[in-house]
Amino acid sequence: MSNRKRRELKENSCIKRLAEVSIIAMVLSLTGCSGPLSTLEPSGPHAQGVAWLWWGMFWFATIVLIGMTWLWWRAMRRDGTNTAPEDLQKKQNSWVLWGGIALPTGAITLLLAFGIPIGHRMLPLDTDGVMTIEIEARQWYWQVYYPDLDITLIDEIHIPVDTPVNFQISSQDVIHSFWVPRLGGKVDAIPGRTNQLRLQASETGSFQGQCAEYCGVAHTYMDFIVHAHSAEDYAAWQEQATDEPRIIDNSREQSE
Ligand SMILES: [Cu+2]
Repeated sequence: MSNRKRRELKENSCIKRLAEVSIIAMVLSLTGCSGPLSTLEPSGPHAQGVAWLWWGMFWFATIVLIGMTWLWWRAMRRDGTNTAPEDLQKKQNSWVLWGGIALPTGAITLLLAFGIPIGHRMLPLDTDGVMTIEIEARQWYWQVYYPDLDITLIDEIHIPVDTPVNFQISSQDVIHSFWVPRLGGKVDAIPGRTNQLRLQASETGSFQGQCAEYCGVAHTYMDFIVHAHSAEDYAAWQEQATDEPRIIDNSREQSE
């Protein structure tokens, strides 16, 4: 068997193995695309924007990866170059210009052109008549306060569906991060500072939230739940909650 034939056989077996590993990796990755903490299963307009941006980045990166792999494959199979020495510098410059400058500049411009408006929609720039909930993070729970109702809850938020809600987020100890993946982006809870986030649910149901910034030994358990109610159910919850004010349970803080 000639050396060339042997090399081709070896290459084909490598490609087959690579394809098998890629398929297994892809299937394993796809299992993480759904679930209570998946940004790819949006349930609100702001989360939908984040999901679209994610898919746009995913397909763009896939096209770039395929293109680069194809170029690499072509380069590896070439036995030599037919480029005249005087054209070599010109060719190298064009690779740097297109691959090193134009491609990353185009990618970043596209990302900012779509990403900045999506991020802006999650900022409560116009607060007139919009419901506000104050969130205070503590090691390791979330204190939820409704200023209009004078109700305090722990790790539990109730909102009406199809209604924008402004969250004012702060922390009493270390930096935490407030995140409800199916309703929108995440925002840091920073001591001595109040950050703003607007979220909206487009369907009723319960949505899981999680602290997304490592904040100490019990960080993993710093989760919470957002219940999105229909208008009637929300009014009923409001009435019940104001009739039976909750008592803040600090036992978790003391026991940790
Ligand atoms: Cu945390």
